[in-house]
Amino acid sequence: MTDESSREDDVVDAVVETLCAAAPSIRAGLPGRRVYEEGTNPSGERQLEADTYADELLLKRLRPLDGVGEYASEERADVIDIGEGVSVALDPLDGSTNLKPNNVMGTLYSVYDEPLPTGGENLLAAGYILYGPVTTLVAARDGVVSEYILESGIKRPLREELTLPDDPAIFSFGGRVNHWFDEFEAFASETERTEGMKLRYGGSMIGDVNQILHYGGVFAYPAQTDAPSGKLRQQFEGFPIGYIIECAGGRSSDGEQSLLSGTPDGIHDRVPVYIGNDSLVESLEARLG
Ligand code: AFP
Repeated sequence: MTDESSREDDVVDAVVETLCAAAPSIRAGLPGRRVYEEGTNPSGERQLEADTYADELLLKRLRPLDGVGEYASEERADVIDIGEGVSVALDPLDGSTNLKPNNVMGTLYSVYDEPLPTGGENLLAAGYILYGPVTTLVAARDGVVSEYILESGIKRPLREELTLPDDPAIFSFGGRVNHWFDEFEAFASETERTEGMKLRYGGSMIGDVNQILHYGGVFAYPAQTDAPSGKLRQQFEGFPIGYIIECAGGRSSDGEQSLLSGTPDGIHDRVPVYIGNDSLVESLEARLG
């Protein structure tokens, strides 16, 4: 290992520890922040007070870290220069519309060794903190995925070298059926009729993908007739989730190639997302042609 990569490893550790340490404050801040702000985020979606709270809190905690050069978030228009070193891209509260019905949501992170926006091949690490009945961290790095339980922001190992189960059990498809392309609809209906497969969709990508990671299966937020690039953000959602799933032995795709092969033109670009067990995503890709 070179000096530079060992230094980057230390910085990634510090970033992940900082996000974990902020988790209790984020959780504690949710009850009073369930109302909408006046404006929208750069993708034109309404922002809850909880979204901007989590974004500002995490920027404040990450800013003093040595070795972090850039901060970007789904909740702000521009990349922020905060020093010299790696770039951190966050979805501070992925699935925040789940606040109203009190469903799962979490913080999704990705760390790159290039300035943002940048391609998936420049990822150093990615993961998510999930605010479910308990708080967990799923962290991917160097081809390995580990799961931890967080208590008062401190990590305790739950599972090392997490891999997708061989027998897929869950499918989770976003978007509106009326707006799906025919090829995707054909795959969806074949999947629905496959013995042993059942539907679970909760509306937070990391919550839904976490089920795929634990039970096996396929998650998609597909290209749609009215949104050919889908809904999810490439830098903040597509790259980290593709990286985590590929590190766990699964497959990711934007419909044509691995999610990690893409390069965004802009920080808020969108991408269709298909991830899960290798065989399912391969057959989906074949259908999408
Ligand atoms: P919010 O953070 O605005 O709730 O959006 C969550 C998300 O980006 C992703 O986490 C979900 O998979 C997807 O959108 C849910 O979208 P639908 O509401 O269209 O199902």
